[in-house]
Amino acid sequence: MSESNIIIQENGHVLTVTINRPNQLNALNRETILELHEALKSANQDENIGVVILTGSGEKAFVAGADIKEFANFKPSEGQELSAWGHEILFNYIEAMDKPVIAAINGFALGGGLELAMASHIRVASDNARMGLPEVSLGVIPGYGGTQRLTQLVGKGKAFEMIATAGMINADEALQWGLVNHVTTPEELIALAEKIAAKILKNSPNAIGAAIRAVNANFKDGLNGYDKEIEEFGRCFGTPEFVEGTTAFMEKRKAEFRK
Ligand code: CO8
Repeated sequence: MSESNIIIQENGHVLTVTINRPNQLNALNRETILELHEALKSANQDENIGVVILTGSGEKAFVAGADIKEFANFKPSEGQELSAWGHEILFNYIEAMDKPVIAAINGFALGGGLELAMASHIRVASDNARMGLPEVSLGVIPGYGGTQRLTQLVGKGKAFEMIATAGMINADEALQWGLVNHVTTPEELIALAEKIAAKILKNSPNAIGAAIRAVNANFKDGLNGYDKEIEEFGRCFGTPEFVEGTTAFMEKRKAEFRK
């Protein structure tokens, strides 16, 4: 299926979503955010899909940020509205999905682009990728979760340096910082994401969803991550997938969680 700003490809249990505005370096306008939301929502509801890979079209950019031309003339209330809307329907939505989203960062991941990658559960990058949160150079701050997620991923000191300098780091630095999990060549990037997806797909979809909720819980106001872990752990017992996983172990065979 192809929509105007994104390309959606289904391959077995993996859905690859490519942001396709190469002439704007895949900048996120409202329309693209909405299309991404629709695609991800339907992936989340589709039992056949176990992993989503998010990437950008062209060789230059994953996503070079929110579309600056769209918000350049905004009043404060409009900026706040767009930020809140984006948080809800895309960035927080991805983070809370039941299935892992892998961001395959194939070039510039700046501002909202890096925020999109950081909302994803796993990040891999090509060796030509460059990452940064340059918003203060435009007179604003990151508005799609960057101040929070970058700090969670790399710690307060490095996060503040990246935000305040508006500078970019390369893929090797991002690897060193823990901002991405793996770096490879541009040619191998999607294959690497697919390799990680294939490993995930061998495991219980129900348990993976529970693990996402437990890991996320500690970063949510008013939730205790340990309590959430206990709750989600208990909920796994008695599910058909738990029965299959434990039975397969005892029968010395590989568990089959998917048709
Ligand atoms: N928005 C809109 N258009 C963009 C963007 C963007 N973020 N980035 C690139 N483009 C466009 C350029 O305007 C240009 O279009 P045109 O050919 O029509 O002039 C085209 O893409 C190619 O870009 P360049 O010619 O600039 O390519 P270069 O190779 O010279 O430079 C860079 C590449 C360094 C990536 C450069 O394009 C750049 O600095 N882009 C902007 C990066 C940036 O500042 N990103 C942060 C945006 S702010 C943000 O993301 C806030 C998120 C929170 C929003 C909350 C809601 C309001």
